[in-house]
Amino acid sequence: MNNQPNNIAEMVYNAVMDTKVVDIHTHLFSRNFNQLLLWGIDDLLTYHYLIAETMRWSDITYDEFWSLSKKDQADHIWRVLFIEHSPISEACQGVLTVLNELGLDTASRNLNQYREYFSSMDVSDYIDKVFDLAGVESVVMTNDPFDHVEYPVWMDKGAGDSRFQPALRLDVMLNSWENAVPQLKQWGYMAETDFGDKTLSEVRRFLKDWIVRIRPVYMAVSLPSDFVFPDDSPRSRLISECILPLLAEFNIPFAMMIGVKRSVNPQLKLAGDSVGRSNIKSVEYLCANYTENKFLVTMLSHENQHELCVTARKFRSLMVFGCWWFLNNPSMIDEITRMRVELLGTSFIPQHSDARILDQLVYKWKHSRRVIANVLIDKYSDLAQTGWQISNDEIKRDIADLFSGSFKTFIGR
Ligand code: FIX
Ligand code: ZN
Repeated sequence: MNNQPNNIAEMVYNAVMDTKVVDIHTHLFSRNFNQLLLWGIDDLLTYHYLIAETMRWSDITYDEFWSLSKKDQADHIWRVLFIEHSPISEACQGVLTVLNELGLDTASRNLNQYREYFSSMDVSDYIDKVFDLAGVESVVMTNDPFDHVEYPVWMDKGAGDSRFQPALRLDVMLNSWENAVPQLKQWGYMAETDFGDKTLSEVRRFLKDWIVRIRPVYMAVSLPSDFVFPDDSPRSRLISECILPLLAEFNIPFAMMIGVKRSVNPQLKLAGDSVGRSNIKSVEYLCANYTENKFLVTMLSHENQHELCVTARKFRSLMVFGCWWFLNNPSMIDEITRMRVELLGTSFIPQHSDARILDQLVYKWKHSRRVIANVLIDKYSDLAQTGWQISNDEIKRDIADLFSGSFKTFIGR
């Protein structure tokens, strides 16, 4: 074993760069989902992160912006964020990392040339290329049974590509029960807005049908920053009386993404959601009282990160994952990952991409890997200072746990 600091840095760096990732939360779809699979330069440029940044500079009205075609929106965003100002934000740099990794000339600033590249691409070849460049083994989708485009695909041929794994997302049911009820009725599940035993058993039947139909790796919900459990809301009753018992029976984790404030600026549409601090007590309560269940949890606010980590030390049924959304920036990933390693060793999932556009896998993982590698180099170097001898295989084992192994073990597959 060569425990010299330079050698450790090289071993850790190589392992982080070479280890394939299971990306446990994305908004990507396989080819079977047709228009839901987004890729290419115009989709990259019209990502909602960039729309929010553009509108800070732009003087066009929200209505004018939304009335533009996707190509015209992309032209506008390119001009405002990349030509009239320097593209140094994380989301802007992400677009350039993608182009650069694809071998395109970012110095040319020639948007139409980039468009030509993508229009000559076959989508199947492109999916292979992106997974390869990003070093991603598989991604977990966000599958909403209430989505009218997704629904018929599940009723027919399903995802059809094992690199795209299903996750059953229940936001409609848990965050707007009044909207879920008429749809459930239309599908033949006899649910009513006021809860009775019949409604609860019909919701359980609905969920069971979907578990069997799509075989999700987890069930998921994004929760508002003021999420409280238990309370007297439909959400609490659905979680405690339908979701958790069923998930325990099927040995499937419940993923909670906590801390969103939806539509703070509705004019920005998807870009108008924000963040708020949440109360960790609800997570503690769930872990302490539902001991047959497993919880995957990420929280959105910076302020919640430390207490979430401490809670994971108390409950092995709690798996902390990712630096979500406004935390998916190098400075935040650095700080949060350092703290997690210090408190949890390697028993957490450091990152997910949340990619909405296929190509984003390339930049989100390249940027995250860079930061995670630096954190781990520091930690293994500190370890070496104690005289502990570490082998290359042990480093690779640990990084495989972080990037895929812990998740696979946690979901039991
Ligand atoms: O609720 C979620 O899964 C969020 O990640 C998204 O809805 C959000 O819009 C997003 O894209 C964040 O990265
Ligand atoms: Zn997401």
